[in-house]
Amino acid sequence: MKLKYAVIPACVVVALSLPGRLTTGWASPADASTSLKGTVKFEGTAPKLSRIDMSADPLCAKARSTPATTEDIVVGADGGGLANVVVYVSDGLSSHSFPPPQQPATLEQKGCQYRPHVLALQANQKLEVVNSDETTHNIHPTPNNNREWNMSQPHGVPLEQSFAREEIAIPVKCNVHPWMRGYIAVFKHPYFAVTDKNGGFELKDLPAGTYTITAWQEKLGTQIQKVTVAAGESKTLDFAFKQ
Ligand SMILES: [Cu+2]
Repeated sequence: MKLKYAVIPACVVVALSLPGRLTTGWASPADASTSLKGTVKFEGTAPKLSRIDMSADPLCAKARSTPATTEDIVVGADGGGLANVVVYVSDGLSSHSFPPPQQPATLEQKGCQYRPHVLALQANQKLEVVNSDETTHNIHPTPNNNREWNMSQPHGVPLEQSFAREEIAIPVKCNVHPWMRGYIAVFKHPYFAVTDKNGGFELKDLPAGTYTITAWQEKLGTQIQKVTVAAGESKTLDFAFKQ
């Protein structure tokens, strides 16, 4: 009898672990073989960044090696690439459902600004909020479609949250430092990207199909394009915003 009991649990463990592995990262249906890559540009003369005066909190001022500047429109020095634009599939994925990834997304408060300034993650994905500053921050997302929360976070204290529903994008503020402003975009699928400092983005492993792709910028609004990608195809898709 002893031997029988020892064998059965081992089989149960194997049987249970297989479906778990298959469902955690939906990411590889056979047709998820396309890629959309591109650049978001700012047309015209880049607006000047304004300096942020952090003297109200000496711990913030002390934390900066360079003066802080506003981040609502950040244009790369090279070729006018527009940073912090969320590019995502806004239509065409209705037949799929996507569990959130297991690795958390991280929002850091550093030098009394949010890093990244615009964060994108999936609904129900863990969000780790980190305070790397000596000062105490108060992190306060103000959503329309999710639960609002408002929490004080001293240096080094971990904070974990999540957002249950898609929302593009949730403004985030700090009730202690009025200049702090960021955005969190929440998606029900994994096909989103935030442009880098040169305006570049890539949407990987998209199933073949016809999609509406939206680019969202906090101040300049949204732009929409339709695109059809065949299995194995890589396409380029560019956006341009002006003020
Ligand atoms: Cu703060």
